[in-house]
Amino acid sequence: MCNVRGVQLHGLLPKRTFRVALIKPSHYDPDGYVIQWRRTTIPSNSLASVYGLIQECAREQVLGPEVSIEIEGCDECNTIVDVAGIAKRIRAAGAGMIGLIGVQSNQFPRALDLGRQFRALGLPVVMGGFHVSGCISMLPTLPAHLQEALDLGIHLFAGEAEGRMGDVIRDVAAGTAKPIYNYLADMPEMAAAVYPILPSGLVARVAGHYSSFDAGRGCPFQCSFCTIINVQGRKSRYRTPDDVEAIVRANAAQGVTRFFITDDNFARNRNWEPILDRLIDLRELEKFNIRLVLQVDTLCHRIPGFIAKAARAGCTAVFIGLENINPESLMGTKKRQNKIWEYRDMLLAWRAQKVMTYAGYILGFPTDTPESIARDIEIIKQELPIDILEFFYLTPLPGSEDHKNLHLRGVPMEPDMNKYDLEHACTAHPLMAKEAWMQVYADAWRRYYTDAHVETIMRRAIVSGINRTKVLDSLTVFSGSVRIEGVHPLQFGFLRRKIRTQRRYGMPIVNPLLFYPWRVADFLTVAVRWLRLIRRYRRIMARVKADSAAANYFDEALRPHTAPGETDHFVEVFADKIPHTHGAPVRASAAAG
Ligand code: B12
Ligand code: SF4
Repeated sequence: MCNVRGVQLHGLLPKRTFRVALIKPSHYDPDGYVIQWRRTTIPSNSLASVYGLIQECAREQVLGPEVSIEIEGCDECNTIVDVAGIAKRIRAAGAGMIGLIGVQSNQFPRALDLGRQFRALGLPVVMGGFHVSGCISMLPTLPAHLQEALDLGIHLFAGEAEGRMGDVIRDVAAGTAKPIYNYLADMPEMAAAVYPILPSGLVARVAGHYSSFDAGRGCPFQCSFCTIINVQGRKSRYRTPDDVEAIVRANAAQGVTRFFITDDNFARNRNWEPILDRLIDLRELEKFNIRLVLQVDTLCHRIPGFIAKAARAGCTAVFIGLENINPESLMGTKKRQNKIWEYRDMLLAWRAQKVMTYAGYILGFPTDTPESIARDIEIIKQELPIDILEFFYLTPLPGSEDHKNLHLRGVPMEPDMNKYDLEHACTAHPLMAKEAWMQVYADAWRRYYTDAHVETIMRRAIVSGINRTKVLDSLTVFSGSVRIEGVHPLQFGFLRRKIRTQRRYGMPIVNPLLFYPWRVADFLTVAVRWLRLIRRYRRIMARVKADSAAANYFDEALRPHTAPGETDHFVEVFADKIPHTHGAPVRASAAAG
């Protein structure tokens, strides 16, 4: 059941109602069931953004003073979409529309299935998000699956909706909506733009009651696997500190003070300092219990004061786009800004502020082999003080330069969009057969999350003063998610749901007599495996805590560089692949010669 909220204006009883149902679709597991949970771990910022925009349309009476706009919204990852119920409420209102929100490529097949059902019930459907925007931005012609959506009568929205939502709603209400809205050439300014907000009922479906907002969009870098620069642009745009304060206050008013700031790179937000200063004031002077999760790049430690201020503003965890430790791979995808010889300094700088680090690691760069990946993961374990490492397949995501190039060259790519979730091999690798690559992905999780390394991470956490419960919980989720639930931790939630009747279009609905016994066995197997993992990790933590030597723990990864130009062992391993620019260290051997 989606959360329902009406916006009544000025105490007047409107004569008519237009009801907008916003759905952030999930995607399908290999059995064709929607991946959804009782509680998710990460909020949907796309949903919050569009929710805020529709609220503004309601406040501004974009359909005239006699029409009230009602909104309901749900993230399908934590809510079962009741198609018939939503349709009934829109009909009872007299008019309305369905918004399929923030649809990523992997969510497109599910979004299309939902759209198909709503269209069959005669309701207007508008779909937006990175898949539509990415395809329209980069491909010379509309792909067949987007044409299929148009043929079903689904309206497509490309670009950002700030300042445009009123037009869309007016067109839909008048029955004159266009097949495609394309605003890609005209990015809205973010200063004073309407901000993301979700009602507390929706936030409560996220474990830890985290909400989200973006303080900026766009990125100046040029990574070839990235879609962001081709959708949100390479010119960075920022919210003002006043707007960020308003977002925090609006959320705090409904009891929400934890935020995932979804900027792909908050360190490159030109307003990072006044924003953090404002949050520090809210925390320290007004005692707001703010907690932040940020995404940053690997050079953020060079920005004077950035890490210290982030910690004072309430940052307890950061996602870092490490991507790889092999400079050849990084250069091959134009990720020139990642300087591997600075990784350890950067990670230690976050540790010094007791902030937990999550690093993304991409598998399948052109020069990767099973052996090189195995070697690199062992190097990371020994030499880099990362808490949580998460793995992804290098994927030609629609909207990226990689995807465009493969498409134009006619290179075969996975036709099923459901698999563009960074958990599948979507095109051929030059050195690894598909099976070998899949094995590498499965092995990577096993290699990093060994019991011995989990213990090392716990020892490092204790000696660095990082919240040990948070580390233990994250280790459990990241270690178990792929191996037990078969989903990436970024899609993980608590208590998986599989709804018999919500199966992928074209797959048979299983007889209840077969489905429910299978589901019970499936549920119990997963539950037992989780319980075992939780007990094992708790025992490791208890052992570490009881060890009197834990307070003095030290290893190579925790050793700060002391002399200028001093490098890690692994930097020496890759020395001949590092371009001699931007302060790259001189090879010890070369220097000696
Ligand atoms: C935060 C985030 C997440 C969060 C939350 C998801 C969310 N969408 O909020 C989490 C961690 C869960 C996540 C997970 C994943 N993510 Co993510 N994520 C992001 C990130 C960094 C920000 C999303 C965001 O808030 N953007 C700002 C919003 C406002 O933009 P928007 O969604 O495009 O919405 C605007 C317009 O599109 C439009 N619009 C959108 N919907 C609608 C609907 C209507 C009716 C209208 C009129 C307009 C409209 O208006 C909005 C406001 O302007 C983006 C990168 C980025 N910069 O956007 C990647 C991104 C969206 N993620 C991506 C991927 C691949 C994933 C994962 C598959 C990866 C993985 N294995 O972990 C998973 C999928 C799991 C899942 N169930 O969602 C890709 C998608 C690329 C693609 N072609 O599909 C992106 C673009 C990053 C990248 N690598 O390129 N992600
Ligand atoms: S991957 Fe990250 S750093 Fe690279 S262009 Fe995209 S947003 Fe920027």
